[in-house]
Amino acid sequence: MLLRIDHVGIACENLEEKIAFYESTFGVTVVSREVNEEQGVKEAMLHVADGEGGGSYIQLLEPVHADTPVGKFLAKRGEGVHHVAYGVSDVTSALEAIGGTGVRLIDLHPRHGAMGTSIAFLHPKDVGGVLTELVESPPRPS
Ligand code: MC0
Repeated sequence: MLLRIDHVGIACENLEEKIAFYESTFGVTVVSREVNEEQGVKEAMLHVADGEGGGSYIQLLEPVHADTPVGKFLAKRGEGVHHVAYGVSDVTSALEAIGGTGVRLIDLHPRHGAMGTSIAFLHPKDVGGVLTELVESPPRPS
């Protein structure tokens, strides 16, 4: 069901500072920046590698305000890994299969994610303390 690690989401206080750190330390570059109001984040995707069905990325996340998932996470735990996102070919059928195992779905239906993806989150309390995201990439241009 899982095709690859699509991205690791990292919560940070200052997006621009963290982008500069990742670029100068690891030689990765930003391929996309977005503000996702629905998710309450300003985010940047830094490309790491290409895999089956899409790339893999580091996703840096700064909250747009304190009362958001990432804002609450920072207040409680400080900067660090916020979630792990796996690539799937069909997020709706993956949700159905995983929901059927008893894992709580935060999103019953896919939502809009970075770079035109469809995403859905699984509850960290049912995934060993790891907030887990499923990502379906948009079709690649042929
Ligand atoms: C919260 N908890 C986490 C966690 N966030 N555990 C592991 N990793 C995380 N990131 C734990 C808390 O420590 C707490 O445990 C319990 O879950 C409840 O947390 P809370 O702080 O009281 O907050 P809730 O319950 O209001 O919300 C938690 C929940 C929420 C995971 C449901 O953050 C959520 O819906 N997240 C999904 C959306 C999201 O994160 N969006 C931002 C990224 P204790 O033991 O203290 O009770 S958007 C994104 O990434 C998009 C743009 C993309 O990829 O393209």
